[in-house]
Amino acid sequence: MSTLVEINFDGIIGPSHNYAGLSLGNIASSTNAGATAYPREAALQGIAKMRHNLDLGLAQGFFMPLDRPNERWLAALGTDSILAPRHLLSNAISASSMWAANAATVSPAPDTIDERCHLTVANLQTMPHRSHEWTGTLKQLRLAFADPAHFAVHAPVPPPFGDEGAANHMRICASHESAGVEIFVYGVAGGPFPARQHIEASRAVSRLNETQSVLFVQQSGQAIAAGAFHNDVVAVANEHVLFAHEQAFEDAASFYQDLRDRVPETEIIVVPADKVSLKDAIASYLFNAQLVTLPGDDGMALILPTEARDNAPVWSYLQELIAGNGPIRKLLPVDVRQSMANGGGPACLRLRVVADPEKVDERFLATPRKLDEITKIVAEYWPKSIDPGALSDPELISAIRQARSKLLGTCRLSELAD
Ligand code: SUG
Repeated sequence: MSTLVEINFDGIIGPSHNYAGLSLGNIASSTNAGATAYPREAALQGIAKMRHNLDLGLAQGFFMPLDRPNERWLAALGTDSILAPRHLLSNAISASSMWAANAATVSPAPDTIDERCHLTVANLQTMPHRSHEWTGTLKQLRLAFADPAHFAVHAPVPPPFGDEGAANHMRICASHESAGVEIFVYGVAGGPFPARQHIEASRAVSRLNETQSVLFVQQSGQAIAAGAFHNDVVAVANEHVLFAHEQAFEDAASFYQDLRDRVPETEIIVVPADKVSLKDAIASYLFNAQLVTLPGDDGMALILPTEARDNAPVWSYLQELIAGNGPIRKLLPVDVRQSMANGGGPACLRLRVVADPEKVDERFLATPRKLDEITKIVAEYWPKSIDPGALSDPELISAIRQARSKLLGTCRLSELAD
């Protein structure tokens, strides 16, 4: 019997969570720039989502927040967290590694030539605040997936080719443990907002990950211009199902044909623009749901942000979808509003890894008890609120550092301290 399962690793929302308006092209980030953030509440919302997944019988893991502010990055820029001008400090202190879908691109063992699970860390080079995540992420992934018989963790693709990891990658397969086709979605520059995923990066990642069956697909310029800065804002796949907005891809018809040719079991659910506009899809993060296979015979569920329930056209479309008796049978809204206000929905917060949980460092795997322990640390040490105007307050910076260090201690991961 196969031991491979899909494990969702969520980025624990770090103690420096704030709204600095750093991501051009990400409507929520721009709209909420300068608002007061609530890191404790944010992290508790993230933990509640993980608990909800565990309760559904799904395998769940987590990653530690990175060390922020990143003094090494500031030192390389000739400054530090005390002297740095405000814009540099906000880029150095962002808790953006919470969005684990951008940590790496994962090609599970059934898809790769050497039958190991490959992870290529994303360089995230388009956005300054995200461009320095990779060092901490690489260290963490090399620890979590350390067994070389089962995993290969690659350093990022070099600049200038931007790579944003799993947010622009999907996999269609008959079931998680069978070989599938890997879909790399890239953008083309020229619109009002940056196209963060470069096709050369996608090609490089597919080579590094030793993938066997690959499709390179262009994201529609219209979607990027409407605020879909990552493909996972307009499409999501799980096993043989692709759930996508009508305007997600530049040439959807030939992409869908290729997909059906490669994986005959493929089911494609296209959401028409006349039922859900791109604007509503992006505002509600309908497609940033986690599309998961429930244990037993329960079919698939969409773990959606509550914003999708609160959007009338989206919710009415979803009612129709469920009534149609297709592969998606359940709608499960979760409250991740603090992350959503920076453009990060349920699917942004997680990195999917199809692997045998026994082969993963157990310190990164969630159990109800561990989540209780993490909750205690968050409740005691995470700042209650952060005003972006107060990021340079030395007391706040030391509270942020202390909070992370307590969490690392509790999770026996102090070796990730710096
Ligand atoms: O890269 N927001 C993140 C959101 C990432 C969402 N991830 C996926 N779609 N997979 C980003 O734009 C905002 C930070 C700020 O403005 O303070 C931010 O980085």
